[in-house]
Amino acid sequence: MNLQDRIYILDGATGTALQQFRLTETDFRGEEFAQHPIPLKGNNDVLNITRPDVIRQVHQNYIDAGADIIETNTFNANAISQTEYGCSEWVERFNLEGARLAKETAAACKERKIYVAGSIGPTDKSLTLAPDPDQPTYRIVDFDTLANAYASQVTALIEGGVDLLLVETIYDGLNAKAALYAIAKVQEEKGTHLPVMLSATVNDKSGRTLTGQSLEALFTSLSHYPILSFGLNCSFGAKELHHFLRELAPRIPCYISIYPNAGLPNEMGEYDESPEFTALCLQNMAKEGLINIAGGCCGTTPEHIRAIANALKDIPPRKVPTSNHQLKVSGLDTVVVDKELNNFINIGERTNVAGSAKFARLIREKNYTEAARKQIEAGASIIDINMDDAMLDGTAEMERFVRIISNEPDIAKAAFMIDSSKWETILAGLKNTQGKCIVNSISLKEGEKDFLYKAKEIQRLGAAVVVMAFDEEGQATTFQRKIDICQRAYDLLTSQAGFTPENIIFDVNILAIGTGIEEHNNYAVDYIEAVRWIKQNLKGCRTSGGVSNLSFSFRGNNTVREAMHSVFLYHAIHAGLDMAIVNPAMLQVYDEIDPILLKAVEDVVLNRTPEATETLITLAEKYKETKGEVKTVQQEEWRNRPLEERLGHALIKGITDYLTEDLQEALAHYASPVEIIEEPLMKGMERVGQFFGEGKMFLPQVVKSAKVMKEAVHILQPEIEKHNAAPVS
Ligand code: THG
Repeated sequence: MNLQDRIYILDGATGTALQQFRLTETDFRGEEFAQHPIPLKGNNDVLNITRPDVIRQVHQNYIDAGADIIETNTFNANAISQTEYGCSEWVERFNLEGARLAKETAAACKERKIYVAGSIGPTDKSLTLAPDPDQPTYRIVDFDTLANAYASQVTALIEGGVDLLLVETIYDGLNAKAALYAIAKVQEEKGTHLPVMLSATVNDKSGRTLTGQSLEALFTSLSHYPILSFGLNCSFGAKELHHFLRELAPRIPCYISIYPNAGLPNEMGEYDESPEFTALCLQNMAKEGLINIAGGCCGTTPEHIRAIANALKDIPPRKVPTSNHQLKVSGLDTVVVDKELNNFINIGERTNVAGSAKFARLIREKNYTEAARKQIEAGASIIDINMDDAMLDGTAEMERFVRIISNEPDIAKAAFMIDSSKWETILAGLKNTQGKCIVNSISLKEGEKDFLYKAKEIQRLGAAVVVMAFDEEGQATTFQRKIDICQRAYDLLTSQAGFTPENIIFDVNILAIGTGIEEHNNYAVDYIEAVRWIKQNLKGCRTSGGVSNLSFSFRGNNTVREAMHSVFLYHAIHAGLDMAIVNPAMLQVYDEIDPILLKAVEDVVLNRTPEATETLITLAEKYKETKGEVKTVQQEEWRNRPLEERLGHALIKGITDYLTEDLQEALAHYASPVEIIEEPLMKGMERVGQFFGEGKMFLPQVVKSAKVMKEAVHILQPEIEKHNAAPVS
């Protein structure tokens, strides 16, 4: 198969093709199912046994029409879908025969090579959607049951001789992940390497799947498998799919397939789009260089395929873009972890029962959504979920939690970091999330065998992984031990577990400093230097850490803790830190830290003087004693500054309290309201942009600044209108 040479043609619908044979219940039953207790008409897969002649004819018609790839008649040949027909015991035969029929017909074609793709449908049982909104944790099937059903189907398809596997009509990323998991397992067992094609169906014009994922987010969920192609089928006719392909094409480093239906069925259940119309739509896409494989879905006939083959025959195929090796994770949307693009990613720490007394209480009270929602509103694009608590069934709570938040669109848009020291709990998180997760974490603590076993399973389940700098000897605290362990883990993961570097995230242990114990003094420096080393030597890997650990010895003193976190992040981000687990609602702007505190904190973080800790502890006491007072004094102080500075301060700190007052004053000083926007406000926003670029401000804070700006423009709007309406004097 050489997909770089030309556009390959896939066949059309099976169901539509079967209609012309006017089959009756008798055809479906044949001899084998004469006594079957349940009506079988409509269970097309049974025809592989009872009317092989008809199925052969369908394949032949599509080959004659110009198809290069034909699909086996096995879309519903899995134990889940066959249950309603009472045919679960038959799935092996359906797939074996389905594969053989297609192969025989393909092999009989002497003019050209015909490939057979084993068709694997989604089932109508979603792993992601709760069928009953009143029972948000209930699902009709679970991941393992579905994956087992797929494994049986895939095994039989491969034994029947298919050339490719085609997971199609994907409407739920988690169902598709179960299919890929099964395919990976079966292919490893059998030692086969059949190429895998994936095809999604979009639900409406928003271009999202039924379960709410954007196409890129879905691709991200499935990108761990070395797939041959990704694309769209079914949906609602060819025309509307054009702009989805246009968006997708530059972003996905594999071939693109498209085989739309002939429109949505009309009131008579017929499909209206003609062969010429479908072919023209696909031709327009192909001319833009968007297509590698094209064919038809529901409602298309051999005439459609003939027209498509003709329309595309002289058009070169899409050129596949090379991967830029970004780390992408996803919920309903994609989250890109790329320093050049977004500097730094916040992972919300407050969905951790061990890290938040409040979250622990909310979970005990079965209030599952509040904490996650708050983290995301505060600016987290990933949330760290941890249910490890002696008083909880962590594995059951993990499943419940991710199932519930998966059905809350404002939470499910974020990506999930599944955090547990229990392997079972990690699996529960991964097997219930449709997006691409990050596992937190694995390490060499229990040796290489355990490490590789877990890494391989995580890879099959499609997650990125945090590797902690631990080994058989324990936790790495020095620079040398940190980098030695990471080098060893890197080698194992890339050479033996199928990991690409961008999916490996090293966490070299952020440990508490300022504890008064001398051995702890260089912990932050060792961490930062190890991050720098990793970014330079373990090319393509990412780095992360739990920042709040750093300030444990200043618990109860949030002013000092926040300052420590900001100073630490400022230096770590410069060294190359990609992301960190933080409380996004509790980050300080580096440049706004009281200079005395800043110096004291920086001395501790960078271990600049032997008495640094002593000094900070003394200073911290002051902040603690006069905590309220210091804050109010600081807060009031900026109110005495000149107008421009006040507006700038409000923007940087995200304070709207004094906007009306200050803008009123500005109106008296500036020639026009527009000038207020263009001068002091834009200058303030430029500083925000600069701080962001320098790692002194983070996304949540920038979002707040943007809100202040918006509010200011809103306040000025009536003045602008007045100004514009005024006669020119
Ligand atoms: N690396 C990785 N994962 C991690 C950590 C890490 N997961 C857990 C932890 N460390 C990061 N998460 C937190 C969460 C909260 C706090 C610290 C780290 C925290 N909590 C307040 C406290 O203890 O003072 C809780 C106060 C409250 O209950 O409200 O500081 O390093 N890979």
